[in-house]
Amino acid sequence: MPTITNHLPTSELQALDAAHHMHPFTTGDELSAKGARVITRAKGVYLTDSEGNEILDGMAGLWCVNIGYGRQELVDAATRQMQELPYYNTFFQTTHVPAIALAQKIADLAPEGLNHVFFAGSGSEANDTNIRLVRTYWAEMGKPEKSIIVSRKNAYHGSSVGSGSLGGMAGMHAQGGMPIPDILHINQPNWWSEGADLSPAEFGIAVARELEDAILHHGESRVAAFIAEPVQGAGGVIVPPETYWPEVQRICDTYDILLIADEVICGFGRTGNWFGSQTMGIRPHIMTIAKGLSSGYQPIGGSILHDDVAKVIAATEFNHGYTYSGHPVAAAVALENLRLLDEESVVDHVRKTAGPALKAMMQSLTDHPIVGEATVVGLMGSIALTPHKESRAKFAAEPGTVGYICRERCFANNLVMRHVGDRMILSPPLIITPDQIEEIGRRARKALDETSEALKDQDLLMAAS
Ligand code: PXG
Repeated sequence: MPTITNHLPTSELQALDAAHHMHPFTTGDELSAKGARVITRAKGVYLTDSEGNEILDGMAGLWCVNIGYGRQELVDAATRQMQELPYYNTFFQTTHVPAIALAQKIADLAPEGLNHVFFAGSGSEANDTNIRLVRTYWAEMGKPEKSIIVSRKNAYHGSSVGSGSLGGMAGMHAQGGMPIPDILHINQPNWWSEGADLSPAEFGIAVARELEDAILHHGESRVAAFIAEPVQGAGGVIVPPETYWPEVQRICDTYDILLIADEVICGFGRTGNWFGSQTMGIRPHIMTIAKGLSSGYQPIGGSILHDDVAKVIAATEFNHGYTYSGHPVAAAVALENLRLLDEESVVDHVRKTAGPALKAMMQSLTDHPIVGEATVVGLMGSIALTPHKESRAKFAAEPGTVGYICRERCFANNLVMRHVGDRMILSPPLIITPDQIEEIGRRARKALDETSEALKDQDLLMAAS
């Protein structure tokens, strides 16, 4: 049994945090005034904070703790590897056993033809790798001008300058000189918010054809690749209409465009298959991986390349890599994590048991007065908050105002359920049980009731005109 962590009182920890620790994607002054919640321990799907509250983690950390918290096997794998070989690189014609074994395991799990892994320390790094990979590929093919990468508005591909440029987050592009040249963003397949009067099927085709329009506008000879998450995660769990991906696949095939599937969230079981590409029926040339690869126990990411791309890259020196590419401890932990996911049939559990339970629970929330649609694939799902379901209306407030209120009510009810704008999202550890999903449902409904009350009190229960 774990011992109780001995630490300073919460207020002192918060003061030290405010004094010295800068948080990602946070207004520091606001957080300092409020004090960050200090998480001290975790087990299974539950977190414990410094005040002893038990919180149900409906987000698996940041979409990553697929195997759940507290697995001793992963601790042991790290210990063994640190004792044997804590670090060595793979740059100058050396390699090591964990990198070899992990690359082989990933190639085994990945769809046919995706057999070659370039390791990174995170999803951001892996997508930076991908920018250089696809441009190098086309240069080696004698088409150096084929360098434009098409992405989507509201996509998330990371936070480095390269991956943040691939992403389509307006708030990120507004700071620090992004996007870098030759990255384009087309619209996302978000029918609820942007589909207007089109049916979902019509809208799916229409937004897919924006890719074709971009290719025709710039010329096939200029467009290198299209990158997308099979299901957008950080953008709000946007599940594309069924017509979307087949049309995108057709367009990539027709115009000889490399397809990069960013599987950082969708990979390793999240959608009920090993990869979201399988759930969505697409054939990528490159997949970005991170997060669930190690269930977040160690920082590791990578790019999986199809044979056709890898053989072109292999013929030249690819001048790229990170000190921690294929880090032995991270690789050993990831390998053990994949062994557990595999041997414990966790992906089947998502597809057959937990995914359907999450879908039923989230759909049941749509009878709540402020909940519009629920969209769920495997163990990622979201509900849209709205003042008027039939017209899919937005609130007459700054987008995200209502989502934030609801998120605060969830947190107060010991449930981590995030908001993206006015959508509430869930992505729990994959080992979650149907009973625990019902527990999420009870806490979420209570939070929604409290949100409705708060909206009435603050005169916010109105549709934007
Ligand atoms: N691709 C996708 C699809 C992601 O979701 C990254 C790349 C970048 O990975 P790293 O390991 O560099 O963070 C991500 C990360 C959120 C949130 O608010 C989502 C992510 C990261 C931080 C916050 O939902 N996704």
